Amino acid sequence: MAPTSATIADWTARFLEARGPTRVFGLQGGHIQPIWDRLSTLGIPIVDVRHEGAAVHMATAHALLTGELGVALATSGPGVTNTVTSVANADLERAPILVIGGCPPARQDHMGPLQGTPHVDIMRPITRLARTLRTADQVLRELDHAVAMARGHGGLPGPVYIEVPADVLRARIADAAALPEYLADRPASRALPDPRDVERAAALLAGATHPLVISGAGARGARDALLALLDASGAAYLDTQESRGLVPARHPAYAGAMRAMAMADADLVLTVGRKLDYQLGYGSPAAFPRARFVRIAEFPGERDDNRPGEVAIAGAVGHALTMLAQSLRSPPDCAWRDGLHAKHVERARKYLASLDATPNGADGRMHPNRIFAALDRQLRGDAIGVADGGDILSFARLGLDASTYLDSGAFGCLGVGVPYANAAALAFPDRPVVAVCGDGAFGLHAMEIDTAARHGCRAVFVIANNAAWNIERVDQERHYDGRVYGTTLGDSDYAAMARAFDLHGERVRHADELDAALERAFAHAPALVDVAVTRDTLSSDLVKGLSIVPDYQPLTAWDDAERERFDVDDA
Ligand SMILES: Cc1ncc(C[n+]2csc(CCOP(=O)(O)OP(=O)(O)O)c2C)c(N)n1
Ligand SMILES: [Mg+2]
Repeated sequence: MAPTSATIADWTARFLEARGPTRVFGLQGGHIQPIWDRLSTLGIPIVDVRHEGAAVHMATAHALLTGELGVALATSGPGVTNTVTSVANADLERAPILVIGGCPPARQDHMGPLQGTPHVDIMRPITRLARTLRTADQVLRELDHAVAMARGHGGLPGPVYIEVPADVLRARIADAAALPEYLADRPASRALPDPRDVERAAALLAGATHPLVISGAGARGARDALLALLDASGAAYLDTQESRGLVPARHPAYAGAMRAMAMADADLVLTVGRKLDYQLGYGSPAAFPRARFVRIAEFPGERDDNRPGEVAIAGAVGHALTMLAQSLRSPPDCAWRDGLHAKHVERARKYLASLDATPNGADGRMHPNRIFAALDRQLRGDAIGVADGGDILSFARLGLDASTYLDSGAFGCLGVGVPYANAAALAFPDRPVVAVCGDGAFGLHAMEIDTAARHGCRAVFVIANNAAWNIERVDQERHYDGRVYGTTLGDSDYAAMARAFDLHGERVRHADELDAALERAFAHAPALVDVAVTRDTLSSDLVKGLSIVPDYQPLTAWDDAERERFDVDDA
């Protein structure tokens, strides 16, 4: 077979063109330049960033928000190692992304090449697949397999890492080695649920008086079926950060503001594409004292972790929910859910109304809640909200009312705010995008405001500036006899920094300036509004014990209950 003129770099770019990501994210380097060059000649937009970690965060947000594969490129050595945190974050977010790394020429293997370090060994535990593609003829087959793995073939969706040595990128292969099947995008095959499992789940549901549905990432594609199940079952519903916005807060099943009560009183919990991780008390009776469990998920990792269900339904989530809804024969008993929802509406209304009235702190600076009150007046229904930080994340979770929402997530990954918002703004140029970041968290990828300016990402970055890593500072103050050390920052002017990068930038010192400043920011996005907020706060994450990291459970109330269950002597 005669080699053609196409190199492996050509084929890699053609592969990405065929698999259709609208854009890719990366930071250039010689080891990946052959692919970079071919992508640019094919007209696939490359969003060039200021830190490879930001490229991977952007790919993650792109994947989570659009359902497309997210793609990031990082050069060999420090380029790849700079992505480690972001890849680990994508792993916990279960985001289907493909990270393409640079790799020294195979002919220099083990000789001490430029930018050589064992990327694949570093990436393996935090990816679905991590491989060096050393054989030119195999690269397309391997890429196809990598994408399948990212999309959840044989496990959960998540990041994959592949690299092609520079000399292999320059190798040419015969056209015949590039089977069209390797390039063709194809839907993942979906297993159908076993009707017997569905019947058993339906029987449990029919016998429950306080059924509660909790959704997660694995429910994202199954909104209509989820709504149908809620209607047919009369179950109450809680979302989690992973699937926020899937069921609107006005739906009669929605009980978001009554989370603790819903979990305490539920007699049957149906998890839908949701891990029972720390955010749900690992499914322990400490967090769900009365509940039996049904687990519904396509992927084992969202079905049998920590507490297997008495019934588990494996298979396509949409099908499972539809079959379950159709198996319920009696009309739903909605008494419990209706009571919860009424309480939710009342509490949420009161909370939103209170935001604007939250008093200034002892230092005279405004409370962060004022930001969310002002955003509420500013944002349209289709806004995309991103939250990143400590205290501010805790306040945002309650106060940032956006139909689509991303945050630092289960990984608690400070630094996602600016790159996530940039990716959101590029993917949805007609929707308002706002990132509310702590001043600490902002600093981790602050240079990405430059990416926003250069690529016209029309996001608004709101910096809640309390001159501190505040949730940690307050923890030191309260739990370490006031020994505050290494947790304060300068009262820096991040708006001036933004203006230096050609963004619209304003500083806001008083709450009555917020509305006008935000209005100007949305009109001139990309824009940054630096808001002086008080350190004098007690966020719910702090009060509930997240920052003190209890032994058994993430929250002190659950930890206490667990100690009681295990009869642990506290003395
Ligand atoms: C990358 C990373 N480093 C450190 C932490 C620990 N941490 C969690 S919240 C927090 C403080 C965040 O400060 P800021 O973003 O300013 O928010 P604030 O609490 O002041 O509102 C820190 C240091 C983390 N979760 N992630
Ligand atoms: Mg701060």
